[in-house]
Amino acid sequence: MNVSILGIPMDLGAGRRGVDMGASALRNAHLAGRLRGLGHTVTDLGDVPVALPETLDKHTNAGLVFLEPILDACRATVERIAELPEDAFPITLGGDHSISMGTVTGNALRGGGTGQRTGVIWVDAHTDYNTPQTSPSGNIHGMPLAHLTGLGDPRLAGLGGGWHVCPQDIVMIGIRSVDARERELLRGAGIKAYTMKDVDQLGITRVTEETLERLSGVSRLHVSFDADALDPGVAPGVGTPVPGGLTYREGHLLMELLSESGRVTSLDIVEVNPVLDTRNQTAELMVGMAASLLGQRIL
Ligand code: HAR
Ligand code: MN
Ligand code: MN
Ligand code: MN
Repeated sequence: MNVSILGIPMDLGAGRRGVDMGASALRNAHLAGRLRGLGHTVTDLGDVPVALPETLDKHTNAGLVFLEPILDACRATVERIAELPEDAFPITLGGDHSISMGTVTGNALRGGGTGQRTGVIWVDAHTDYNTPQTSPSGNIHGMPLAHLTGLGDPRLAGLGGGWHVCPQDIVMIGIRSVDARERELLRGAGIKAYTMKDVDQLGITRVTEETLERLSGVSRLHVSFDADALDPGVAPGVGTPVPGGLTYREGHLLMELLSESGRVTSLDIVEVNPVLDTRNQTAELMVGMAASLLGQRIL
């Protein structure tokens, strides 16, 4: 495959500093080399420009912290991704999860037109379905999925000319932290969410099979992998750790089964925070996840 790596070194959407260094940490953990070793052609496109918080006023714009610079970075991301060929496999490196408003939209616009129907597999401890009205923090990394479906702030929801993902085309996996008003908003939204309870009861194999079955009519599949979906015991380098996450093997098996399906067309790796990590182990773990999604096998 032709893999294109794009970094979005942004921590403006998160409540803590340091996740802007995630893209660098993933490169340092030999992402490109691992994928080349699997036979892929890998091009690193470098980074999208992102404002430094130290240069900005932290004024909150109606419940949206750092709205304007996040919009700028997401717009630049949409442009860079949308111009890639349809058969490319983009891997976008965060950065906090607010980058996904740009990455998912850019991937939908790839190949021209007003946006292709795109399935989104959201692997995360959190549902990231807050709007500015429901968010307890104002941090935009808790809001990308709501905006991708067209809810919330019209400027964020209008990225890429207003393409939106259909709620029925979203599957969340690994969920164990939902805010009270976010939960109300999710009820009846039509989004499928596999909580950690579901993963425990059904097993990750059945969860993955059901996910692929549910998205069987969709030709493009984007995986948005938040490192905090994994248990903090194996992925300590994240800003909002939640106990009881996916094990090392559950994460890999999910990626291996998605890889076997041959249907995934793009990937985000987000929320890796080297400042909070131990010897870059979370970045190394996530590079392994990417390798499993792109064809690495045990035998
Ligand atoms: N739900 C909380 C909020 O909106 C925290 C969620 C953000 N944390 C993440 N995203 N890492 O997955 O503030
Ligand atoms: Mn997230
Ligand atoms: Mn999360
Ligand atoms: Mn819109």
